[in-house]
Amino acid sequence: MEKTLVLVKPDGVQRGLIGEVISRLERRGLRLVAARFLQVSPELAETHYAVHKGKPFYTGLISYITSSPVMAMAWEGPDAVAAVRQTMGSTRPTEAAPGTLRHDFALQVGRNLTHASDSPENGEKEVALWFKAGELVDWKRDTDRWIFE
Ligand code: DAT
Ligand code: MG
Repeated sequence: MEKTLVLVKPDGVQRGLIGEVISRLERRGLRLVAARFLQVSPELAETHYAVHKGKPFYTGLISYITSSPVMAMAWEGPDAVAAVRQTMGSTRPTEAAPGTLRHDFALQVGRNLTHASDSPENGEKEVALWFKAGELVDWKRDTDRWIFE
């Protein structure tokens, strides 16, 4: 089953939106695989955002993600990566569609609430970066057959 990493970033945690994010992903039908509430170290932040190193916003991004705890989660489902990014909305909140998290709860790209993996390959890589294999729960939901075809 396709997996994706979701972070409720420090702004989402500080604003009390962890539940809102989880609720929307549950409601969508995605299945939670792992969750961990943590203070992100500079090392983890730099590895996670290595692809953005050298960009003008990189330093701000590292201080933002390490500024306060985050809620890290792995979710799975058919097309989980695309489904979660759709629920998050576009990177820039003012370009995010109404009804998406970033539209409904954010204004600026540097405070856009959540992270979600951008491809199935990066989903695998990011889940492995944030969680040990033993922390991923392999389980079945009674509703799976009514959500997964
Ligand atoms: P996403 O988080 O939608 O995958 P991304 O991977 O392009 O977006 O960028 C990672 C994060 O970096 C993004 O959530 C917010 C920040 N960011 C991206 N582009 C930015 C910009 N032009 N100015 C400030 N922050 C930016
Ligand atoms: Mg990204």
